[in-house]
Amino acid sequence: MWVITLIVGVWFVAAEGILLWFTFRYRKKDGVRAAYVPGKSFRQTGWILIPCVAILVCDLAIDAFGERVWKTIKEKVPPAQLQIGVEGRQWAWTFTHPGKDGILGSPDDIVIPNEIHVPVGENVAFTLGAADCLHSFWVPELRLKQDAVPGRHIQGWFRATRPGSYGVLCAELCGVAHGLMRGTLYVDTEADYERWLDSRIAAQPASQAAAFQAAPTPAPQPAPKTGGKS
Ligand SMILES: [Cu+2]
Repeated sequence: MWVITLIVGVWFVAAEGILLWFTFRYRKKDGVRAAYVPGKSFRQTGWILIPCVAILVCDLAIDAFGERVWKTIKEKVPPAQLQIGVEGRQWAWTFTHPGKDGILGSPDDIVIPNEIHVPVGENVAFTLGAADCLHSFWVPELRLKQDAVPGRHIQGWFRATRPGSYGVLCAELCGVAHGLMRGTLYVDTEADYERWLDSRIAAQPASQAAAFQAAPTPAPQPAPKTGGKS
């Protein structure tokens, strides 16, 4: 994080400094008329064209160097120990955990708003959906961010390596209470996860299983491709 802050910070201070210096250096003065620059020579247009090309080259280089990482992280879902369902709606996250059978989309599923539990160090695959409009499933500490698109079930995965609790945010402006759309990801030890699962199963009203059987939620469809860049 400090490396990024340093790289961005240096350029920020330099750019703001140059802007301020130009503002004072070329401010309005009595008796001095502003020059009209028609941009007919390359010497003039080069001030715009050269930076544009430089930025484009940097962008393409970042894309090229990042391609392998993108493919590894985004386009392949490795074998996962846990499969969960994530759904965004105005303005909350709904997380579906498989119950003791470990199968998502079965009657013992546990559906909780704004709270997600995963065991530490294990691959967790998720199926992401949106009930109403665009949302974006974002866990900043995990560098995890994926848009949720109505009508699509997007596959993704993550592996949390340190126990603790982390904020789950929405990174897509989705309405007036967008900023309040927050959840918590609890990364538990294996024992803590099992304990939490047992406590949830014990707390689960018997009516939920019956309701599930009356109106089963569709099981997540394995999508051939994961989501696009966002
Ligand atoms: Cu939002």
